[in-house]
Amino acid sequence: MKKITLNLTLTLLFSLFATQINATTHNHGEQQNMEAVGIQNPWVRSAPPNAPALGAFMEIYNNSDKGVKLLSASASGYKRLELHRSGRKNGMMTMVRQDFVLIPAHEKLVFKPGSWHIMMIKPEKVPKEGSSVAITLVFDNGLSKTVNAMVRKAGMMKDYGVKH
Ligand SMILES: [Cu+2]
Repeated sequence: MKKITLNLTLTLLFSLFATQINATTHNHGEQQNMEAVGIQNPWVRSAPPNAPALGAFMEIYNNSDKGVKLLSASASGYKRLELHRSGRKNGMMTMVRQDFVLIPAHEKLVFKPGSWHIMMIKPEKVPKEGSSVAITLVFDNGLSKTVNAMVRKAGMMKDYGVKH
């Protein structure tokens, strides 16, 4: 009798694991990494060698039940990184520094040209296209994450969030 119960337990455990493995493999490329915060597609817009600043973009997913605030970003080789939001005011493009960026519970926030972005100010050396930049993000839930952002040209429609 005991043995049967044990077998049953093992079977249950195994199916649980199997389900989880499935979930992980099937969702790569999408958000469902079950960490509280997930970051996808980080990239830096390539710029001329004398550029005073570069824009960094990514998608941040909040998989938790509470809003999470991105508080700051840093990268070595830059004077500082700031959180910015671009928009239009009276027909002019404006860019406003943000104290934090809130990612609501179970939502994603897209950093993209013309919208939210991370401004990487005064690079010691502007990175070449094809190289990558390590950017560390600090959140208010105590989490900090470092991503490798690929340096590339903008211009892909999806960078601008254009929907047809
Ligand atoms: Cu900016």
